[in-house]
Amino acid sequence: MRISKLALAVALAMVFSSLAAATTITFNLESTTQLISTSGTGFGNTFTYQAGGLTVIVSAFGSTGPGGALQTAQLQRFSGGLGVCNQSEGLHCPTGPHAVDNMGGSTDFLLFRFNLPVDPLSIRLGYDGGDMGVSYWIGSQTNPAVAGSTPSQFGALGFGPQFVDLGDSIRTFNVQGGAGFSMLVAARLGDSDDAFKVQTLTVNVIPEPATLALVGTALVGLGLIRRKR
Ligand SMILES: [Ca+2]
Ligand SMILES: [Ca+2]
Repeated sequence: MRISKLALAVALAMVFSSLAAATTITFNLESTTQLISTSGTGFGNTFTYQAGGLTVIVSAFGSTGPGGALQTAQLQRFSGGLGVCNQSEGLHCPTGPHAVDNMGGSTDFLLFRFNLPVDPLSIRLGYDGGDMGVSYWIGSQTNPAVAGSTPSQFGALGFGPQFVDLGDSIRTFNVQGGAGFSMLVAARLGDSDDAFKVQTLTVNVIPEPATLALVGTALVGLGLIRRKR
């Protein structure tokens, strides 16, 4: 009896530690392998990817509204990754410019929304658009209303500080900041010569508190039973 309880406790502890260790998932955004659905085809369309129980809905925006407010844009998928055609670039959407760029007076954004809390680890840019500066923000909301907002209002939508990664080459860079349910990735804010596509996004799935609490309660329960004997 004691051995089986011990075995159970060890098993639960292993489950606990594997949950606590978090699962690393890489979304290959240029491929259709993890693409489970799409919604719409014009401005405001979405792509949904799924891998290992984690789902991410991707949508596109451009700072084409009044005062630079974000408006829906067209999300496009290429061999180099995801790009954006915004409402200023709209006439040319069938042929370009397809990159996530900040040229021509407007800045493109990709919004990633996850069904579980994640800690974004790294991003690979798969298309060389010359200068490739990136601005990004990690947010606490599952569905932040970025349309109609300017970057100065991102904080009110649950986004943390802006981080910037500079470079002029195809590369994988480490994502700073903490965990969240959403992430915005843009061509470098305030600049005008950056263009890239987002090829992969790697995240750690944060263990759900409810699951951890359940396992924790089970472990405590075992402890109580042992004390009684
Ligand atoms: Ca663009
Ligand atoms: Ca730049």
